[in-house]
Amino acid sequence: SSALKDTLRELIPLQRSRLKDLKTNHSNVKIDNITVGSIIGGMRGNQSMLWDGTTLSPNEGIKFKGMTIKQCQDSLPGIDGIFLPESMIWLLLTGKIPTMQETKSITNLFNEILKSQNNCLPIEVDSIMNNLPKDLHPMTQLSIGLECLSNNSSFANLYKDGKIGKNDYWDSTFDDSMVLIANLPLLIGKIYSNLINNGKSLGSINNSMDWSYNICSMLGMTSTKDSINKNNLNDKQLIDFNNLMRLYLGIHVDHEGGNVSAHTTHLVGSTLADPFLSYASGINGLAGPLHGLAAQEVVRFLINLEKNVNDVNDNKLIESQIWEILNSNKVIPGYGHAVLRKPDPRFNVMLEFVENRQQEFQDDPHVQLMQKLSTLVPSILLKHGKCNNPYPNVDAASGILFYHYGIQELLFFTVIFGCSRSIGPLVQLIWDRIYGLPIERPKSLDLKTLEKLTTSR
Ligand code: AMX
Repeated sequence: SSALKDTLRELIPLQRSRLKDLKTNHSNVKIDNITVGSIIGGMRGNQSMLWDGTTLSPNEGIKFKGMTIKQCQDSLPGIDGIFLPESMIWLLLTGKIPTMQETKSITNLFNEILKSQNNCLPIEVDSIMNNLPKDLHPMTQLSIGLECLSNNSSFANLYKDGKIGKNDYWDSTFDDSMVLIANLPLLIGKIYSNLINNGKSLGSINNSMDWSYNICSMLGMTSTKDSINKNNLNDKQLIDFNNLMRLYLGIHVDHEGGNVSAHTTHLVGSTLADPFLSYASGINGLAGPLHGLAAQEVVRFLINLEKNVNDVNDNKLIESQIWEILNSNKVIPGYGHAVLRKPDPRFNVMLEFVENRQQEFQDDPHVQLMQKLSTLVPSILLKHGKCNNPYPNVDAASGILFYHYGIQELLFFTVIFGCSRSIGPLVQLIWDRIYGLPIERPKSLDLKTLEKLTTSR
């Protein structure tokens, strides 16, 4: 058992009775109108899922158990003023702000899991990952690695042997989810070393350090004690990169339930597939160009733009380049959002990270350009008059900061995103099983029926 699981266990009776009350007494209450437009428009806006961890507000952005990013920064425990992703796990799962000690209990839990595996991937997973073509897409590698981890799923094994009843499904789902998250540093380290180092390890796990540190270490981005420090960063840069990783991993954990990776994890999980298979399905969705790839698009865009403008102070030239893109009917990557109607607060904290380290970034033309665009593009997009939100989203900044510190393989960015995003959907999967939610099975309609419905109304 762990402090987190014990705290969770105490919450279960009340939450189950709240759900039961809704089911028994209010099942027929109507809360939304489903339109033909939404059915043929990607179910946009349909209020049709239960999702407890986060809600997305058009003006305030993502809220974690009702707390804005700023409130999370002010109250969740962390290092150097940046909250640890582990504290977010506690918050999302229990709804309570953890103490530093509770936060560390999650770090310890991950390290215990890793120690029990000798700080290595399970042997069969390692062997499969070692034998993948080294140029296989990093997201395909992540998906394969997660699926292989399911070989040791406690949930699947207990279920297969008929050893658990419905009320207990959550317990081994919790255990598997923690094993999955604990293994991510090893898995993404393996993928990165396949990508850049012919599969040779770039670093090792340090069992006294936090989850994000170990991710950095396995990417070869910590001091030489733990990793090869592949880009020869100085101590301050290494600490800053570790903090960037903590920040990035902490703010990308969840974005409501309807986005593809979250929804897919929930949908596949509703079949009682184990957490590894469920989240691997979410990862397959995250690999799609319309979902997880925006950060790499932004980096490509900034690199090209910088080649054309040379001088980041040449506002006129930058503006004319932006207009050129818009006039050729293309979008400005990193700007706009389907739901948000204000600057993305996640972008703002990334920008703050840069502003607090001006010396580090003052000679980086790409980062300078990113900052400059955030002041120029919104008014251009407003003049352009098409998009509903002219402001930067989180992807406007994140990739170029990784690039700055030497993670320059653009296809790899989504893998780091996939590490962070494991947290929200897996927390929800645990709750899905606490609630005993049924298999998802919406009703579909054929085109003829839709047409018939429109003429009869
Ligand atoms: N540059 C130029 N035009 C844009 C634009 C941008 N950044 N954002 C939106 N528009 C255009 C749309 O293409 C659309 O044009 P159309 O009517 O000719 O089809 C019009 O403005 C209205 O779009 P919208 O309602 O404001 O946005 P949306 O919900 O349809 O799309 C998004 C949202 C993010 C896909 C869109 O803003 C976009 O393509 N942005 C650039 C890519 C990007 O940054 N993606 C990352 C999003 C963050 C994330 O979810 N990870």
